[in-house]
Order: sequence, then structure tokens, then C-alpha cells
Amino acid sequence: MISDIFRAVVELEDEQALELVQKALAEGLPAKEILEDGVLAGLREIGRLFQEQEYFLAELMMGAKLVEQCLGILDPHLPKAEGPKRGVVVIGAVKGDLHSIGYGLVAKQLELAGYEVHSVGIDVPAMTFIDKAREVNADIIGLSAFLVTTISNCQDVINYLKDMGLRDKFKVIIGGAETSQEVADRMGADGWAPNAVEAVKLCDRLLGYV
Ligand code: B12
Repeated sequence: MISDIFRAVVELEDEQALELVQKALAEGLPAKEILEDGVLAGLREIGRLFQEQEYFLAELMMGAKLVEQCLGILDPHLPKAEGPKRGVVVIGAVKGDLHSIGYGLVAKQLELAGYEVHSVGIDVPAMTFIDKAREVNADIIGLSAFLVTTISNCQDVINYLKDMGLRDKFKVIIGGAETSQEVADRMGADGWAPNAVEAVKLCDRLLGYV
């Protein structure tokens, strides 16, 4: 069933993919597994096909739209943590970056883990992250960058925080397809995570929960 979802996403069979996701839920498969191993694995394969020039921008966009629809169905079925608020996170995609699915999943996973999350959207100027973080008294600023050309915009946020004497006030974490621990270290970020589950663990660690 999961492999059918993967295939339907890769082949951009909208109706079939959505039907299969509903069916998998009805049959009791965990939403997390359907999402990771079916839907998102399919999106990654679309990215690979795009890189190989077998798919073009139109297919990339259709794939993203389909995945967003699948997410809409799966969302209410993802497990939610009980208990007190864990911390406040401001998150979004940096200036020039329009990739919303990745940071959206991090935001969702953090919410499910008990964090108060403020999403600031895509193509977000450095100062908007900082203004929002101050407004909501955030603990953590999460920066998402999926393009080699936008990674340096994460650095801007860190530099502005330093210039404003606010660097110690917020933890800054980064993530996204073209980022790595090495990139995070080089720019002086407080952490990096490869996916949403690890992002929650990272925030827990930074705020001293583990
Ligand atoms: C879908 C997609 C798009 C969609 C995005 C739609 C949307 N609403 O998000 C659209 C069609 C808009 C798009 C456009 C472009 N894209 Co695009 N896109 C992708 C694709 C296929 C998937 C990205 C995605 O959403 N993945 C799903 C998520 C869940 O995957 P994930 O990375 O595992 O996410 C986790 C981590 O990244 C992490 N994470 C993410 N953010 C954060 C933040 C923090 C703080 C932390 C801790 C963790 C974290 O947690 C996430 C959840 O587990 C990737 C391929 C890829 N391999 O990533 C290319 C890719 C990122 N795109 C690419 C390119 C080239 C482009 C375009 C330039 C194409 C063009 N010619 O116009 C434009 C640029 C637009 C822009 N200015 O941003 C390249 C980038 C290459 C590079 N070296 O820079 C990629 C890698 C494709 C490729 N292989 O060539 N794209």
C-alpha cells in the first residue's frame, strides 16, 4: 500500500494518490509512516527526477501541490503530545526561498511535540524573523533554506542578531535540503537537523529538556 502511494505521487496521479492515502488511514496504517515512506519519499524521487532532467518545473510544482493535499488529509491523524508548553519557536523559509513543505513539517512536528510555533512563511527577510521573535518572546528561531543560493541568507539573520546585541537571546537553528551540520557550524548557528523528528530533538536539547 505504501509503495503504491509512493508510485502514485511520483507519477503525479492526483486522484489515485489521495484515494490511497485515505484508504491507508482507513486500514489503520500509521499516518507518520504513510507520510514519510509514501508521500515524502515520492516527493524526494520527484526532486531526483528533476535533477536528472526527466521532470521539469511543471512536474515539480504539481508534485508539491499533490503533497500539500496529502498533508491536509494526514494532518489530523498525526500523534500529538500532551502536557505543558515546551517553548516558543519562530520558523520560516529565508529570503529568496519558496520551499514551504520542509519547514511546514518541522513546524507541525514541533507543535505536535508541545511547542508554540509561529510560522512566518516563505521568502522572509532577516529582520522579519527577528521582529517576530522579539514580539512573541521566542526561544528559538528556525531558518529553512533549500537552495545553495539562499543558505547565505541564514547567515544574515545571525549577523543582524549579533549587530543588535541579541545573539544570546535566541537560539538559531537551520535546516533544508542544501544545509548541513558543517554549514550550521560555519555560520555560527546553534544547531542543524536533517528532518522534522530530529528538529524536535534538537530544540528539546537546546532548551535543556534532554
Ligand atoms: C517541491 C520542490 C519545489 C517546489 C516547492 C513547493 C513548496 N511549497 O515547498 C517548487 C516548485 C516551488 C520549487 C521551486 C524551485 N526549486 Co525546488 N525542490 C522541491 C523538491 C522536489 C522537494 C522539496 C521538499 O519540499 N521536500 C520535502 C521535505 C519534507 O523534504 P526534506 O528536505 O527532507 O525536509 C526536511 C529537512 O529539510 C528539514 N528542514 C527543512 N527546513 C528546516 C528548518 C529547520 C530550522 C530545521 C531544523 C530543519 C528543516 O526538515 C524537513 C522535514 O523533515 C526539492 C528536492 C529535494 N531533494 O529537496 C527541490 C529542490 C530543493 N529545488 C531545487 C531548485 C533548483 C528549485 C528552483 C530553482 C527551480 C527553478 N528552476 O525554478 C525553484 C526555486 C524557487 C525558490 N526561489 O525557492 C533544487 C535545489 C538545488 C540547489 N542546489 O540549490 C532541488 C534540490 C531539486 C534538485 N535536485 O535539483 N521546488
